[in-house]
Amino acid sequence: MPDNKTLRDMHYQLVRIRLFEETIQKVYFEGKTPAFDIAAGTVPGEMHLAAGQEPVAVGVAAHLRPSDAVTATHRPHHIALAHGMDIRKLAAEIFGKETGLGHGKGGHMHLFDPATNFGCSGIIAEGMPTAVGHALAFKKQGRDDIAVSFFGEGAANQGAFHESLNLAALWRLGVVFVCEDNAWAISVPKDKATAIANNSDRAAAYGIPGVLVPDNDPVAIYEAAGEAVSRARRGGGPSLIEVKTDRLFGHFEGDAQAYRTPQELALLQERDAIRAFERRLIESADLTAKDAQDAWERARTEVDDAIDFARSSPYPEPSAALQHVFA
Ligand SMILES: Cc1ncc(C[n+]2csc(CCOP(=O)(O)OP(=O)(O)O)c2C)c(N)n1
Repeated sequence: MPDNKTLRDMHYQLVRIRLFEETIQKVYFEGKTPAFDIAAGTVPGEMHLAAGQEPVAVGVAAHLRPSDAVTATHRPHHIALAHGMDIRKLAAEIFGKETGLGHGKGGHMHLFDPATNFGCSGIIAEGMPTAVGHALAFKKQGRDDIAVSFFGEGAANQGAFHESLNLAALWRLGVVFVCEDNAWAISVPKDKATAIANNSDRAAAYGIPGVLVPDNDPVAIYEAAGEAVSRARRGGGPSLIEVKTDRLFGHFEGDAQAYRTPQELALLQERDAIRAFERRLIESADLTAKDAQDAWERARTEVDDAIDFARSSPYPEPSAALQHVFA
């Protein structure tokens, strides 16, 4: 069980990430509506938000150091922020500004942060072999840093998943594979794409531990991740954690979600993991109602500051279009 300080830190992280995602959602639609135009507005292009999945990122990241490598997907903000990415640089990158992590050239799906060893990609399952590479390098350097790879349940059907688990197991590398099972790959439900209910069962095929966290509870995720991270750090090899989590919004912003019933969407809001966690902390006296409210207010200030920074930052100069890009 996390101590009181850890619980409070996790609560704050959950709250700030949720507010960040909700704020990006609002900003994203600026200039795009009433007739949705994906290319127009403050943040042109696609936007994949992770509201609902914050507990996975926060529960795992509570065990990590900035020197641990983290790889994520096209839905990366919760993981990036939980691992310590600078919120201003993240916002600026999303806005395509010069002050962003990649000078505004990567956008929200291609965040790279040397300060926290973080990378992500729009290519499904790409982060898994990359994490194996990080862990191999750490092992060769004699470091006890580890690599964590977050991916969706859809990605678990890619060849890269199997190749990565195989090599990480064979070479006993310090990797924690974290499957965020939000039950949907765009509009495809998991049971139309995968023959087994739990991807964690696949760990057995590689001789590594597979742990199922059946609900979206930050504490249960923290506990499962604690074991996997310490095993990886002490040279005990990789493990696979699967969390049944919730994607509260569409696959991308602008997705009408015709494949989900209004009842399902309402149920998701009702069982929101952050509100449930907050209620539990207040009931157990780990947090007062006032502390909870203060956390939301403090996070609001932090998020607003990041958005203001992004808004007021300059775009990259056209003459710099070919700088810092590789092909
Ligand atoms: C290699 C590859 N194949 C297909 C796609 C198109 N694509 C983008 S997101 C997505 C679904 C991913 O589902 P999942 O891994 O469950 O992640 P989630 O979106 O639920 O977070 C697909 C197929 C892609 N980006 N890369």
